[in-house]
Amino acid sequence: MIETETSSLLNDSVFMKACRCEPTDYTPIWLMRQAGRYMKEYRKIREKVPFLDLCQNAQLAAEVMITAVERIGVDAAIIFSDILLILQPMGMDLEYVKGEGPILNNPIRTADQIRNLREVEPDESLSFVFDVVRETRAMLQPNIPLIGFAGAPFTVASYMIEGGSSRNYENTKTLMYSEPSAWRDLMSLISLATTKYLNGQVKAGAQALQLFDSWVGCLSPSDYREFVLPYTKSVIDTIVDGTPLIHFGTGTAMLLELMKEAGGQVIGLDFRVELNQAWDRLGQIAVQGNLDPCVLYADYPGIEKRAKQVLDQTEGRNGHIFNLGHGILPTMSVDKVVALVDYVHNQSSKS
Ligand code: 1CP
Repeated sequence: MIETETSSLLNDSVFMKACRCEPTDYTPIWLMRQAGRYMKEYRKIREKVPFLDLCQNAQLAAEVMITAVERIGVDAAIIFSDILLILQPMGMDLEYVKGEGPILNNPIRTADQIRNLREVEPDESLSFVFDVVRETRAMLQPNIPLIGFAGAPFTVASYMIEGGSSRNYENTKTLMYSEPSAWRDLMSLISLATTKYLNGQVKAGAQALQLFDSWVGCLSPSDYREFVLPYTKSVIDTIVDGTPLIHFGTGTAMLLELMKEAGGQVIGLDFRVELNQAWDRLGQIAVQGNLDPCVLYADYPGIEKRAKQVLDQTEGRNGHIFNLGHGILPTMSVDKVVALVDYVHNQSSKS
């Protein structure tokens, strides 16, 4: 339980105010993948510690995130973890292969395989993530909110079915279209686990949550409504009251209204939409985004120009959290990331 003084510092932070669409003295900013391979401190730790071990070492995971937060000066931290950790307790064989990313060695393709998956009790099998939350919260500056997260049901299902990342999601869509009742069973199983997992992170000390539906943009609006929305909504509807949730996806230009309907206090925008147009469509709700991460490859004036465009597109509305439209890439420069954070703070400052 967080002491009252700390809890009001957190509650009054620019990030939490923006989640509630309240006015802020400047625009809060944090960046997806702010702790990772673009930082030499991270690469040094990873030379010695495999990724999954790092996720299970609360002290080290907290240190990795806090080092990043302090180095780049962002207004929120996210726990150092991964959306796929929830798959191991279901019975999936998860591996991170150097240079290739995550691999599931036993992909799920049939109704029988789905029946054999185990229900997840996060208090038992994922308690190490709650330890990461507790440790990060304890080590973090008392005015910096901590974001917990999970993958949204569709994105998690796509990894389970494809066995890793995918271009066309052919196996996922085959199951969805040809065995709708098996699809529903799988999505229900993931949704239940995700709800418990996110609420467990709040209980352990997270102030806000982000649900990553990173790959849902491969679906049409009607398929989203039929095969995804009810499950994502069931997760968001059962989050502990008063905890803001950022609902993020990429390639979602055609899905934004439906994502809002599924829920979340903040909608995460990728870089393929104009922020002002997306916000006009969404109406009264906070938004997060949406600078193209590759702008960080530009020179400094180019970065500032494009960051200003994003700030200008808010058109003075309350409830903007600055972020990239997707994560920082491993080849990006830490100095440019720091310059972006400083620029957003200075440019948006009202005092
Ligand atoms: O050291 C390494 O090489 C591991 C790289 C790495 C890192 C640093 C992976 C493997 N995951 C993470 C941490 C991570 N993953 C965080 C916390 C760190 C931070 O944000 O600063 C978060 C929030 C995630 C979430 C995540 N994992 C997502 C959603 C965000 C997104 O990028 O859309 C997804 C899709 C994953 C799967 C995953 N895990 C790792 C990789 C390389 C991937 C993506 C693979 C793919 O393209 O399918």
